[in-house]
Amino acid sequence: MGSKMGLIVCSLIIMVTLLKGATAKQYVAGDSFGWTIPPNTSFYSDWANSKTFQIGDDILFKWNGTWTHNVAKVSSRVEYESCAKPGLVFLSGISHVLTNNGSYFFVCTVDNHCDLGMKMIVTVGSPTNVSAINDLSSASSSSFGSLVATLLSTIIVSLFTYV
Ligand SMILES: *[C@@H]1O[C@H](CO)[C@@H](O)[C@H](O)[C@H]1NC(C)=O
Ligand SMILES: *[C@@H]1O[C@H](CO)[C@@H](O)[C@H](O)[C@H]1NC(C)=O
Ligand SMILES: *[C@@H]1O[C@H](CO)[C@@H](O)[C@H](O)[C@H]1NC(C)=O
Ligand SMILES: [Cu+2]
Repeated sequence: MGSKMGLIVCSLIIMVTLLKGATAKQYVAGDSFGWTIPPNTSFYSDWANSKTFQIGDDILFKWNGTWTHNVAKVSSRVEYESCAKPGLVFLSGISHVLTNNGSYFFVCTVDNHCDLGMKMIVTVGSPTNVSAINDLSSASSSSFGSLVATLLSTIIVSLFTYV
């Protein structure tokens, strides 16, 4: 029983390591400012433009208060522009792994926060040029993969916490 559990934990760690890659970096959205209503609507695009993201990197979204904000992935630039509100949202402290080249569109779906600039485009594999970005199908088709990676990371963190 114990060794079986150990085997499962090992496989999970290997899978996450492979997904994250050897040189994966973690970025905290907005750095010390965090993920909240920004001072202006270019705040998060300025932040993302200042980074070079690579496959395997992940972005950690953090804020104070459980339901003050959330983070959700929308699947296209059109949904991003119109501040769509998908049903699946994540709470503070969850990191989102960038598993493919392409663009990821993150929004907060609470009230009108997205309209106030609480949204961000993250582009992997090419310089972030917000005016040139089209939604790449790879980014949206990878959202399930990154969800799985996020869940695995969460499971492992939980295991380490309880061991
Ligand atoms: C947006 O706010 C940030 C942080 O206060 C500031 O550095 C930046 O210059 C502002 N940008 C614009 C366009 O006002
Ligand atoms: C992702 O983009 C980078 C830079 O354009 C490229 O070197 C790399 O091969 C791409 N990876 C995949 C899996 O498409
Ligand atoms: C960004 O994309 C736009 C539209 O395609 C283009 O006109 C502009 O030159 C690009 N900027 C950079 C820095 O590549
Ligand atoms: Cu919000």
